[in-house]
Amino acid sequence: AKDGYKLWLDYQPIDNASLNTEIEELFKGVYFFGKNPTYEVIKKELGLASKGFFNHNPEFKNLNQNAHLWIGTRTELTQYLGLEQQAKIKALGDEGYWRGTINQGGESHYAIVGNSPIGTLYGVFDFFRSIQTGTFDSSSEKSDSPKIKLRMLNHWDNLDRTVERGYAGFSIWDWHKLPGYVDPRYIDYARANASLGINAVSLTNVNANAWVLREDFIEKVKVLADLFRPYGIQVFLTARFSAPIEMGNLETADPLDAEVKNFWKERVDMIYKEIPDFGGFVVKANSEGQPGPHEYGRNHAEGANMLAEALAPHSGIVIWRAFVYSHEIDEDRHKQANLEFEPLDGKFMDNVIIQVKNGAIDFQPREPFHPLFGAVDETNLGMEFQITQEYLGQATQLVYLSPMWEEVLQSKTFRPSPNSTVAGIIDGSATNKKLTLMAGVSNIGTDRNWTGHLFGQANWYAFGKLAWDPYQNSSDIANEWISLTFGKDPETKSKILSIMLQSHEAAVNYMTPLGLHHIMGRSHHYGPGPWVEGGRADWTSLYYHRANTEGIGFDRTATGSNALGQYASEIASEWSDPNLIPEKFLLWFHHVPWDFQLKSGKTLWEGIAFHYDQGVKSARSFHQTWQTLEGLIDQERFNHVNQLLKIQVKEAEWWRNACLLFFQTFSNRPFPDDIEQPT
Ligand code: GCW
Repeated sequence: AKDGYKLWLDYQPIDNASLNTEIEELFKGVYFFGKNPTYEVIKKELGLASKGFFNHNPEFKNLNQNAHLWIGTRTELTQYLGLEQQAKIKALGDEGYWRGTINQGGESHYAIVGNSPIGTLYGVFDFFRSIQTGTFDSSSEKSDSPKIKLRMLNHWDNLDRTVERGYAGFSIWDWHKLPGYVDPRYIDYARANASLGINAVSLTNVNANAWVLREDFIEKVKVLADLFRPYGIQVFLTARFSAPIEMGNLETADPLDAEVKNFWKERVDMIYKEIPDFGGFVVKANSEGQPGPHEYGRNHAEGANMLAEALAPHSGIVIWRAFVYSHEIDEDRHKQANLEFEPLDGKFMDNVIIQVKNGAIDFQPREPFHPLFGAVDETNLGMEFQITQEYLGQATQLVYLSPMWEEVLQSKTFRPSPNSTVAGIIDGSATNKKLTLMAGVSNIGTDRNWTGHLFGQANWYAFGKLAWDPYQNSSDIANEWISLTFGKDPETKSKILSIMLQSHEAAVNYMTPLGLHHIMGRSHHYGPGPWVEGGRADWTSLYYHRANTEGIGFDRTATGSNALGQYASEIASEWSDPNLIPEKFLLWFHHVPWDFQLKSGKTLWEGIAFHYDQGVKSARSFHQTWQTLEGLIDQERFNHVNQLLKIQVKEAEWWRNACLLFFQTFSNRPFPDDIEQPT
């Protein structure tokens, strides 16, 4: 079946005859320079790849018996590597690898060499990828290493297997059957992640249940940690701040209380007894009603450091989220994280990372980068992207998210230095930080194809690639994913690529163009809801778009909430001017009259109408393009995507009609006649 279960690891026969012969030779003489659990994993993967490529098993040989494919670490291969080459490989760091040809005694061998077995594993996956994409070339060498230390998936999976903001079925973690029953999916999950270099996973929802810290649950977690270890994946859990009360029979969770500290120390010690390389905790505190240190008059640093102290002796870390959206705050929500975290710069322990969402509101279709990037320089900052499409069409829409992430990563922060970018802060190059992190909120579930929408796989893939190297470009990543997923036919590839690369801008157009945001249906966040009113000011969409008869948009300049003041002065001054700010952020920061003139010469009202109309047209063009692929790809996946694209067109129309008709009640202007009239 072509249901997509195998993801990008679907090893299909090689269509190039000479490449096929060359690579088959390699698979017929594999030699491992050492023994360890990761090499066992590589052996299994070689088996799957060989079966797929050649329909036979690989052959494992001795060194002197025609071994053509050499696999090992730099130290294991020392005698075959020149000094210079050793130094070069060593410089690639723990998880880096080199692959290329080694000539030895008149014979040549293809070697895949890591600095550690995990690095070697990454090299092997990259070798397979080069075969799948038809780019393998034994005469050129390739080396690579990750730029970010922790490349992590955050599951928002509950212990009852529901998934918060999950659109691909239930949680793949079957807590009920663990530890006794090991679902084979766990291994496929580990393979998929390791193939991208993802090396950490937090298993549970940040809206945390304290139970996962119980001994019986830790036994279950241990099974997953043991399975993932040879794949280089470290396990983290979410910690509920009030656990000392809920499970420790204490009356307080005050981080400065001796008994509370002791509770966490004992819990942590217990976990490390079972899982010696446990990663640590991910914590959502004092946000959306979650418990935290503020209840006791303590700040985020006091809360985080208390956990960090318990973890430090085991080299564990605390990932403390900056998404602090509190129900009481009356300031512009945009400003809250900086207000709470900037004053604490320098107060967090070294084993704490503050994990910051890409934007200050909440995973909107497009957000300017979060002003915390660049605002602190003595604090480890990590990126949190959302792979699951909470606000981006959930599992019915094809939206390739990489261009959105790329836009954020490439953004200039002007701090700490004039050339700094978000990517430079995330990879530590701008800040000299070693403990670096990119996390992605997972879109994985029990659906046969893992992600609900087949193209959700591309977002998982792209996240892994950008976490490895945040400077990669979305088009290269998409091209690679398409080859791995649909093969190498140029027509198929270019059509799918064009859909993918336009898809994010299209969604922004039909959902929230020109900087509009948070106008989706209340709480489920699916579909339009610009009219939504709620229990509090910021639960209403009107709070975010502020449409009235004069105009539309949220004034965040100095005349309004001045959230702009939280950015570097270079940005604040340019973006304060409605004529200078990039138009894509116009209504995010400005309340603008309906007749304001856009760069296109259109009035704002005409421009808004034009963007919604464009969005619908793009969605229709995706569906049309897809239909020309019938017969070029298998019927099963063709139908799957075809049906979903039909839904996407309807949803785009729904968004356009709902938003334009609603906003028209304020603008009191006719729709331009060069657009399809909303009904
Ligand atoms: O995006 C919002 C979601 C919540 C989520 C929260 C968060 C886990 O609507 O479902 O809770 O963000 O990131 O903590």
